[in-house]
Amino acid sequence: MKACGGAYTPEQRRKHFITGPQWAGAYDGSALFHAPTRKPVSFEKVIEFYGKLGIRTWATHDTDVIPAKALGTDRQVEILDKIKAALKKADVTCSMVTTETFHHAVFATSPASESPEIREYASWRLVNTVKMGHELGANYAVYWPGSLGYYVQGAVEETETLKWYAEGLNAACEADIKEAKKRKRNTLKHCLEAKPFEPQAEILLPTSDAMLGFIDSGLLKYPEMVGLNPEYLHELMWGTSVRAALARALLKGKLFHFDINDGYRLKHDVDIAVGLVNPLDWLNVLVLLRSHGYEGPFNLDYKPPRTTSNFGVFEVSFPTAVDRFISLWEMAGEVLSDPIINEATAALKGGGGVKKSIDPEEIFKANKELHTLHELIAHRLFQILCGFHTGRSYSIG
Ligand code: GLO
Ligand code: MG
Ligand code: MG
Repeated sequence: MKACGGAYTPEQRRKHFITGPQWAGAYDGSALFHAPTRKPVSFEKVIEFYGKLGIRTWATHDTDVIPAKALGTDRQVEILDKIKAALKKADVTCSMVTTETFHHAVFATSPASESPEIREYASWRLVNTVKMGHELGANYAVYWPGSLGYYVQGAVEETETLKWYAEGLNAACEADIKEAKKRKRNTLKHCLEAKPFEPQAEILLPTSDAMLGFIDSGLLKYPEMVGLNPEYLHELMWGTSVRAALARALLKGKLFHFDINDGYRLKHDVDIAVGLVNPLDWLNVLVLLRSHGYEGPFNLDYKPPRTTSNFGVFEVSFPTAVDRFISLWEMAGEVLSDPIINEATAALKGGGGVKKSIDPEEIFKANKELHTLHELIAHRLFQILCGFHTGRSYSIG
């Protein structure tokens, strides 16, 4: 770690609203074509480790910590007590809870299945998670409706399925309102997370934009309680500019939560750690978020590579991911106060100085030199990313 440089102290890391998911710390390396490469890790270990590292908040799926059969039973109460004790000991808080509605066989036809008993069970799971969230002190609930879609067409009627999906969310919001009142807490922020491909062949809400449309569809009883948890890679996967997708969410006031990771366009969900593939794009994303006052949660929804050991997950993978994020965040601050970028941006906004004209040729000519600044700004961002603006230099001599 020392050789890697850029290591922050736990105190410095704690200043950021970075959340550590249970499932990322405990990921054993398994996937469809991959056997596990690491041993299981308990929530006690994950929480303790996040605390030591300076990740001050923790997030979990219901079934990451409670076996499906124990949900809603006394065993759930016992496990939640153990989690509360582990959080307290590590000086970590629970920021977010999420319901697993994609992995268990019961959700093969999605949580909004045509089968009423599956839908009823799914609603009960969402409500149970909301209660878990209040019990653990969380402020966010995330929903990745992974299996909301199909493999073969015809059996599933999309409008009906989406209405049923909305009913589940309505039940969760209703339960939240009651629970929050009972406990004298604020209601949770309910955040929808889109992914364009997998685990279904066709996905009914594949993008954050589709979800914004769904929130406004009139199907939700409490649309003001529902926003987005975009994931960097999920947006990149379908080919959009992630920054533009986030900008659209910001304009709607719906950027509630953000899953941070990295990967490649038009590929599967590789969940590489933040900034390892597209650092310049990441810098730009953080410039947008910083300039709009978004300060988190930034949820480390990535998968430590299968080639990393159990020791490496905690000693290399998490510390480097967190520190890379903080470095990029600080660089984004530098971009916002950079005199060259500010001067160039102000010049662009000033325009070419033509007095009211309806001659496009004249307007074009007046702005032509000015627009060279687009490329200059892009180059300056690269310099900031690489530290050239602070004197770092290379020479072939
Ligand atoms: C999978 C998703 C998943 C969600 C999690 C939170 O591709 O990214 O990790 O973020 O289930 O609800
Ligand atoms: Mg995610
Ligand atoms: Mg992902």
